[in-house]
Amino acid sequence: MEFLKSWQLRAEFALRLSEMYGEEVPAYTTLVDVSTEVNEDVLREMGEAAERLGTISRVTAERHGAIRVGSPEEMAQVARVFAAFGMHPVGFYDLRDASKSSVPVVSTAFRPIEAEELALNPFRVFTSMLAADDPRFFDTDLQSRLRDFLGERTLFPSELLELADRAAAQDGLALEEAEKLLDLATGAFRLSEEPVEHSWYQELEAVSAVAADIGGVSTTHINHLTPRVLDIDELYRRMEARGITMIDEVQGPPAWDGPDVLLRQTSFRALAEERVFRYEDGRVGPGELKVRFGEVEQRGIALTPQGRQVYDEMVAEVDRRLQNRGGTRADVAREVWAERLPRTEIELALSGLAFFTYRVLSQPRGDSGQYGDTVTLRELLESGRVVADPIVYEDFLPRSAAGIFQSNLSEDGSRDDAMQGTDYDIEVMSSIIGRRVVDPHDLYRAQEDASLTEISEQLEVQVV
Ligand code: OOG
Ligand code: NI
Repeated sequence: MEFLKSWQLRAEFALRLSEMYGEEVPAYTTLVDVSTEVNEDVLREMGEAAERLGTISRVTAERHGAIRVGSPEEMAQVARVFAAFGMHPVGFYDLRDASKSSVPVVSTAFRPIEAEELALNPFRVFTSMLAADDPRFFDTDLQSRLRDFLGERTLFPSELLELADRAAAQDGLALEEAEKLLDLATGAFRLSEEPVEHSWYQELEAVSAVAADIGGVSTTHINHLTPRVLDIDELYRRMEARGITMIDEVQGPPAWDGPDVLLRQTSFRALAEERVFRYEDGRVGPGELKVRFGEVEQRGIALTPQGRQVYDEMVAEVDRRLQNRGGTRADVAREVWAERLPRTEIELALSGLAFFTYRVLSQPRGDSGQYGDTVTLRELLESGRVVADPIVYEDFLPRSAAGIFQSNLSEDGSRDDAMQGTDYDIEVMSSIIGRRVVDPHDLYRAQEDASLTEISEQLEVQVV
């Protein structure tokens, strides 16, 4: 009997969501086509160097999705669904703080956590939960009606949850059950044709368009599916040349002549989609909503917490210079980056600002013991005995995420900052989900440390 392992389920899940989303949002297919073209061109121009941060087959298949749920119960359920696909909660993002306007959600990302699993298929889903109890956004009356509305809906049928638990326990499923799981899981994220209650949606929209998208309808849906591209500036130009309006900027690090780090993202603006409404007079008829958009991203090297701090300082410095003397964000950012970040991978590695794995390039016979007791990583890298391979950033950036949310909102919404917001953090999120939300830095660090131990053993020397 054929058995699908969880990575195979994950690859198939990503594929099915992609097909479904392509049918729902045809501009997504254009985005994927243009991304593929850009990737092929970069590969042609740069050769092997194009694959420095992932093989072309991984990058071409790579997607992240974004979904939004309404309550802790729904968050716990969606975690069970993703566990079936070998996707586990990593990182905590509080988008309430990352933005000035109204994005009342806290988020995590479900993704594979082992290097081999990521290499097999890196599908990840940025998953946001409405902070429906945050009094800055929802007054007591609205909170209680929101709770009732959310309590009555079922996003994930029990058959799906049971199959998902079985898949997680067995690290896969037999073919027939796998088919069922994939059907149900994909279907759970399909855009619903159920009528949307117009007045309820509008009431929530006045607080936050994101709250309306989550709590104003009886189902959930993919908000976007994001392909990965090797040159996001080129992608941006080609999309505009096709007449597709993009948001104003590429979010995240600037294009510069040093190593790519973290994550650069951009998107085309949310498109009007036809949805069915039930209006105040009882009439059911068509209307329009603009919530789903098309995002694309370029991934770079993961930064250490120290590197991340430098990144945050650079972002603040760019804001400051822009305010003081204007200019374009991209130009100012390039200037700040050139001042603060090393321009080569080796220097980036040695500065402790970014994560790498290390490997011995060649081990001449009878060569052990040549280093005495200790040797520096610098010496090993500069002599070419050891090479540093970048660890790709597999996660997200709160400010970019807020920027992506925001540039697709037509209204600012409302928020009462005189009220005290509810406390959410990675611990609270862990207890909501019922399993530990991992800190992404721990994962990168463990990978780097394992490689350092390995070269120490191979060269029989302590690396300092
Ligand atoms: C999620 C927005 C964040 C990203 O890539 O940073 C995000 C959403 O719109 O639901 O997907
Ligand atoms: Ni996204």
